[in-house]
Amino acid sequence: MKKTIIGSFLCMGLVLSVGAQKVTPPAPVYPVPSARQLAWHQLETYAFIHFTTNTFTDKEWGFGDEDPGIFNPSKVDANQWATVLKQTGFKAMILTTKHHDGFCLWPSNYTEHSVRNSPWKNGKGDIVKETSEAARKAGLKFGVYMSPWDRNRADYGSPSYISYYRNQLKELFTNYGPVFEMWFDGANGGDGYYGGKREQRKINGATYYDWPTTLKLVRSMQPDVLFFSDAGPDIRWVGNEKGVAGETNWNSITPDTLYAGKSGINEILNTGSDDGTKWIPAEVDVSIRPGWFYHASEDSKVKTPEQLFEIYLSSVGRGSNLLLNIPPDRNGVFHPTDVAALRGFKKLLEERLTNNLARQVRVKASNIRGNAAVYNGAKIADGDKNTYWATDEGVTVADIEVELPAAKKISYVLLQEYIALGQRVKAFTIEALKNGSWKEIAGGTTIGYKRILRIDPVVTSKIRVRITDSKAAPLISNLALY
Ligand code: FUL
Repeated sequence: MKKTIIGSFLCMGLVLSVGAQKVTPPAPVYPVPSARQLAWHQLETYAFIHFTTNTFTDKEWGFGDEDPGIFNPSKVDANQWATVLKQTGFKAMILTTKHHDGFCLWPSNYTEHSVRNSPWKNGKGDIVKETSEAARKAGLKFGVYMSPWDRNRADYGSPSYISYYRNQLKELFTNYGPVFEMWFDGANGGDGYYGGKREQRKINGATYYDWPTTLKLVRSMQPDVLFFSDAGPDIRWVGNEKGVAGETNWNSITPDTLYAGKSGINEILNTGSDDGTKWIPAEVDVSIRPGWFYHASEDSKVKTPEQLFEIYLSSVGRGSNLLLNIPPDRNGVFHPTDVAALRGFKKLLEERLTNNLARQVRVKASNIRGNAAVYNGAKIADGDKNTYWATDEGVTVADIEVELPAAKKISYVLLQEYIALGQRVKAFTIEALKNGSWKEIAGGTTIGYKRILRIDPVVTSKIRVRITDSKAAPLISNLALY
């Protein structure tokens, strides 16, 4: 029996229809995210913590000859980091357990170059432990960064270093509870201390580390960990450290065709590829200060709440996750200026992107998949990320219109695709009804997990989203207006 629908006008989520019909669910558009990638998309904002001997030498890249004795923060307080982050909306923190200088923030059994030989807590301290415990206590996920390039190790460049690196991963992945993300840094400047040789060392990044074996090892210890590196396999770099994802941002790339030094690689990482073979979404890493580590000389250069909000729009607002670095100072706490900036940022998010005006709306869609209630337009306003408006197979151009109970001033439009079945939308426009006619107020290419568009504020009671190009039937799970 064919289901009939009275127009396609839906009142407050109620479908005005009679009858019932089984409708074929949309087929996936490949690639699609894994379950752990899907969960990762929902984190949206989390923090990087860059802390090591550099904090005390005022450097960004330690040479590897630093005396562990200089690491002596007076009052390390990982609970302060975690509490501030939790209060300001962050979902996780990723700690630099070992930066390029090779100094380990945990008392590794495989080197003397660690906190064990620092005066801090008489060599009995463990920053990794304190951070992972503080994260868990605050309800944040915990992630690790451990630099593959190690300027301290005499054996860097030879096979024994790879065993050393893997042994340290075993320590990190068995002693500190669940790790949600492992951050593999591709940076390698060549020169270093290297056990006193003080020379240049070149490795072939494509072969030296034998990543497949290392990743397998880590996954065997923690199957749910996500691997970040320039080109994945789970999360890719966004191609810059400015906080900016591509306005067009596909979650897919073809990693086999990407290699360090390839011309245009950063641009590809920035926008992804619509024909990419693997789901490898971009993570936007950027520091709240000019440098990654704390330098007193940068106390006056901490990004303002407005700058952080702009970065939020150009990262989370373009379907990426934001990894914002906040470096503890020489005491081992977040500097008051950074804390104030984070609190101001949170306040802006609350003021600008919290009060969704599209809750009690009437929704009208130009096409509804099989005219079925399960795919109707109201799904974009039901607050449920697992439901979505879908069109019939082959219908890749369609409109959806929302009517607010009264005219409101709108400054931001937020859209989300149901990405579990693949990213689809290639182009869309947004229109507002003004004096009886529709006016285009914004437009874009990709939507992905989340797209936030700032518009010139408009007072209206009707907004229309026009999907003008899509790989397949668009699946839109959310429309919010602020
Ligand atoms: C880069 C490193 O060289 C920087 O020091 C910092 O750790 C950044 C997040 O990644 O590649």
